[in-house]
Amino acid sequence: MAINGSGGSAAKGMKMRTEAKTIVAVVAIVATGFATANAQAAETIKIRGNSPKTLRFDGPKEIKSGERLTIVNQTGPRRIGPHTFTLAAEKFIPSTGSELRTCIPDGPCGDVGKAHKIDPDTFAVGEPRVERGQTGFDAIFNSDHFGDSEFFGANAEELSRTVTVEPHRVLHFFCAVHPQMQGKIRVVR
Ligand SMILES: [Cu+2]
Repeated sequence: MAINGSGGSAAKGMKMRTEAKTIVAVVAIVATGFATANAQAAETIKIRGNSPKTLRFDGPKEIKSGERLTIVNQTGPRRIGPHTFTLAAEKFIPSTGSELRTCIPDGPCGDVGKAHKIDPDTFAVGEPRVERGQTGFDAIFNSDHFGDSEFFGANAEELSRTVTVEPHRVLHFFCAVHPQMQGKIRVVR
């Protein structure tokens, strides 16, 4: 009885030590996860507004090169329609009234639509993620080439990419569906 009892508690002790080891391992994994998250911090740009006039990108002024940039669509696609988050040269982005009016279908907005392989009849999006240059946000649309762009078709859709462009650059972006939606973010070291 005594032997069984001591054997039982030895087994119990072993089980507890195993559990303790498991807990230590879990804590270590969680801590490593946090360290990784800190090493690659993130910034978020929100797509907001409930009418064409109030639609906008809301986000930070700066992001570090190598950080993850998340874009969250907080507008209702049924009422507002889809959006794109499109990196482009500043001069590619429409600025005057007539540039804005002619952006779709033959201007820069049309080019972004072609890059996303949007069917002009069905509006089906063949390529929701346009990835040019290195993997990540680095390539910009210009008059002669496509750049990086994301298509947002569903409410509260969230997409992210690492900013892979070198520091000391300003990334300009706009929405090819609502070209008045424009913004910029400075990439720092
Ligand atoms: Cu838009």
